[in-house]
Amino acid sequence: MIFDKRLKQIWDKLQAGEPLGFDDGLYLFTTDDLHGLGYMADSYARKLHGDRVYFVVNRHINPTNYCVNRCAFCAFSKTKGREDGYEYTIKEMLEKASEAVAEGAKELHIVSGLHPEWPFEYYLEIVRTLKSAYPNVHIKAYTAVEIEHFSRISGKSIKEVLSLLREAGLDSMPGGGAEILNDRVRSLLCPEKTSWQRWLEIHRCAHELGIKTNCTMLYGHVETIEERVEHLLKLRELQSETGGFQAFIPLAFHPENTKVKVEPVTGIDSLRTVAASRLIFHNVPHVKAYWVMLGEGLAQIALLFGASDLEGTVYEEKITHAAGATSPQGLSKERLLRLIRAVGKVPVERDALYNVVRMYA
Ligand code: V47
Repeated sequence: MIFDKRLKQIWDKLQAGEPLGFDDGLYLFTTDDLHGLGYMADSYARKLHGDRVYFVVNRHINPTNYCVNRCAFCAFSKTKGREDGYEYTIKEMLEKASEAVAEGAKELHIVSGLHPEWPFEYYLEIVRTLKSAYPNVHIKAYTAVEIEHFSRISGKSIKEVLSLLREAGLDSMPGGGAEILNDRVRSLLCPEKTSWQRWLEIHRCAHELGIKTNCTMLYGHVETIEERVEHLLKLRELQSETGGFQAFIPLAFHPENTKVKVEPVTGIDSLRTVAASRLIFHNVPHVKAYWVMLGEGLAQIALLFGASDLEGTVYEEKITHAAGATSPQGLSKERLLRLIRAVGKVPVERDALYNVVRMYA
């Protein structure tokens, strides 16, 4: 049931196939009718995917936490020479991949710090070695921020960098590094980072080369609700041009050990964000509930607020845990099945491109 009249008008607009505008988006973030909002987002997700919730057996690998950028919201990165960090060898990464493959992983999710000394060739070699060892495992690697860094250190264009990575075995790209696509927010949080225009340009280039990507929004720090909606609309506009985004992942900011002194995001804010994004993104197939950041319980409720994907088995999550996440480092496939079934939905194991691996009753 939708009690809020204005929310009902927004629902009618969506039912008539009209995309939501900026003011509609703002309203989704402010209505008191949270149940109505959840009902709308769940109905929308059901229209797209029935009662299916997708998950992937995967593994996250972060090659190093040394990074030349000092983003205020990041507790993961370290400055080489001044702080203790780590650098995996390719052999160590192969061992991690081999464990993951033994556990049935279909995807390796590889995101790295911007190492001050590693050349582009090293990042290429990581992909090449993992792909030749495990040709059937999908490699989702390197955010737009890393791609820009590779372009800078190698003197190659974005298109050349992406083409070389693809030749080496890169299959798709994760959606990190978007934060909030806005100059004000970026100047406060991450002035050295890829501009928002460039972030979009790199994803556009990847899509034009046939490389699927994801997109994200880091919320709950210094951004306003208006800036969140603006961010979602910028992503939606690119999607309407290219169709290259597979999923949107809202990322709940974790403040511990960071320079951004705010209270952690509330559960209600996260549910609103999942639901609002599901309704604004009429053209992005999936909204993911990222249990690492939401916690298992809230991630389950997000599956009733428009999320149609529960990312993933993960194993060895470092970025959010450096910032105080209390969720486990990974979840077994059996646990994901249990979480999904408990909300009355049907778990579907997928590969990285959303092909069905197995449908569970
Ligand atoms: O790029 C950094 C964010 C991202 C913090 O594409 C933080 O399938 C919260 O992008 N608190 C990495 N968030 C995670 C990410 C991701 C995760 C799962 C799936 C996919 C996908 C992508 O996490 C970073 C940054 O935006 N982040 N620090 C923090 N303190």
